Amino acid sequence: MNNLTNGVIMAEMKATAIARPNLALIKYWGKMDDALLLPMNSSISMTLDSYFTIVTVEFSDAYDKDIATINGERINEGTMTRLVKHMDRIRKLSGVKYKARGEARLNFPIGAGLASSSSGFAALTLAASKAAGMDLDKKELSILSRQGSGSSSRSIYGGFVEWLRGSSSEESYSVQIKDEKWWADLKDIAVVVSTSARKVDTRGGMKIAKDTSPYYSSWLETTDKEIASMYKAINDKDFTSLGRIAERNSLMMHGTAITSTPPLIYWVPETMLIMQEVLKMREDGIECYFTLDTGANIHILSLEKDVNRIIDRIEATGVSKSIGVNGTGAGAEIISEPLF
Ligand code: 2P0
Repeated sequence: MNNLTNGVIMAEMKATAIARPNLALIKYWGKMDDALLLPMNSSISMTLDSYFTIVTVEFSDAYDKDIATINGERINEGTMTRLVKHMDRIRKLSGVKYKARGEARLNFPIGAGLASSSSGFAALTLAASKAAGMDLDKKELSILSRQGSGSSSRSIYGGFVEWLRGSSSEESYSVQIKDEKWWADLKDIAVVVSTSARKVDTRGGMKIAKDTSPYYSSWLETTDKEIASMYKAINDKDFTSLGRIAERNSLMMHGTAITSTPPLIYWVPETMLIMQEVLKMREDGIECYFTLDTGANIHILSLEKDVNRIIDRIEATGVSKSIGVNGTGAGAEIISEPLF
């Protein structure tokens, strides 16, 4: 379909992008600037390879407001407001005035601590900027995507990624540490124990923790040091260090959540059961570590040779609803098959 404006046929303003969620090994937790989404600390992640989000965006004068669906369903008001704000940023930058239609498809659960906003905003930023006629480089995409959802700035890149805290919008962007081919036998086993939406989302949770937890300053101090150690673990392919640091960093983040007012406990009993099982596996000589985001679900870091044994042990607990295995995946890319 072409747009007809004042009798001039305009080129189609439509593009489709794919992006994968990322798993934070050093978590982003707390904002220095709530409007620009500048973080209190730098963070490090691995981009995953089997989960993905595809987004198609089309600008056209046929739309009198921005409209969007996720997996064919209408989007709730809060998310829609966030999406419209992001589209306004892209309109401002590109000079495009049209409203847009967007459609997203995910192959993993939303809002369950599996980082759906990271792949969603990365794919949206790339698709919408391309549809608006812009050709942004990865640094620019990462800065723009960050303003929609902080963690999405990391999903612009594949492999292992650091999001540099920065002290202004232009300085807060992601860089690749190593690409997706660097560490082929490192795996993330994502164990879903609950698909219910959490009561407090990440945005609300990190604000409450920053404002009220007495442990928040220790979180910042420790995390700053762990960035350097995690960098080294990735460069050295040192799985023991990577796992130990990631597990402790996640527990530190939850430590601030639990000690917030009101307390934020994202875990359910099944979460603890899987965490205990990971500790037992280590005692039994199967090296693996857990890390959790703001949800009840658990990521188990392991090496490929142990994946099947770990899955057997997790299934034997009887509490996992689904298990997904991810290696390190690629960054956001334009693809040629539109969703509409
Ligand atoms: C992370 N999380 O580093 C941390 C760990 C969840 C826990 O980044 O407010 O959806 O949109 O910037 O990016 C998820 O938070 O938050 C997240 P906003 P976002 O992956």
